[in-house]
Amino acid sequence: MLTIYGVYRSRASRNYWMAGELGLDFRSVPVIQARRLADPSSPDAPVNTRSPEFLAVNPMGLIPAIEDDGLVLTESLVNNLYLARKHGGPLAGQTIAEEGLIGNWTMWAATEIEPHAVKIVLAYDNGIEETPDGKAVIVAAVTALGKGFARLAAQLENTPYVIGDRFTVADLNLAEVFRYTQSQTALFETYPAVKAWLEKCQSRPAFRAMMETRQLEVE
Ligand SMILES: N[C@@H](CCC(=O)N[C@@H](CS)C(=O)NCC(=O)O)C(=O)O
Repeated sequence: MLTIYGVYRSRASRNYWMAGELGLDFRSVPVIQARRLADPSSPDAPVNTRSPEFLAVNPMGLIPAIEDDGLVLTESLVNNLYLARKHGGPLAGQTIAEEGLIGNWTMWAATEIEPHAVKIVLAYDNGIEETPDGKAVIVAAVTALGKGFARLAAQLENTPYVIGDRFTVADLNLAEVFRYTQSQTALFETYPAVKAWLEKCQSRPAFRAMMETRQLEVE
């Protein structure tokens, strides 16, 4: 059985959403980020990203990790590519060209979008979004993201989903990275095609179910 290590309030959300889309049975091990704990090494601390039992799974001490039939994978977006490939169906690429496009958009999300998007999320997580430093970080991230929003918007003028007519793992991976920018409403007003696409992705039952479970977790 598939095991997903990581709380829902982390990049593990991507893998939980994916498992839901595929209708997979899975075991969830709610490893929490050490940075969210006052004393991660306390004997009372919950299993966290510095716990020896989790470091045995991912020595980098980062969530999520998945384990499937003895195979351990530790990159959230690749975990989803693997699950799509393994279980097939419309979420997966049907041709080598589609596989190429899915890989291209996923790597683009990881390298061109996520580094900026994460800065926005962390500014809010750290409660500095209204401070001068926090505002400067957010403005710089939003400025850096403009080109990526324009790129995705242009693509969505050609096809309803990123690689064509259907929702695939590429959309899921991108939607989870773009979710980190959703506090920046002006960006989405400038690129209504991106806004409409993200709403479409987030209206899927598996996304909603994932978010419902996520809301139940302590902040
Ligand atoms: N490239 C990795 C990054 C994973 C990552 O940075 N995870 C964060 C949580 S979203 C983490 O585990 N941080 C450890 C901590 O904050 O203690 C992936 O996409 O899976």
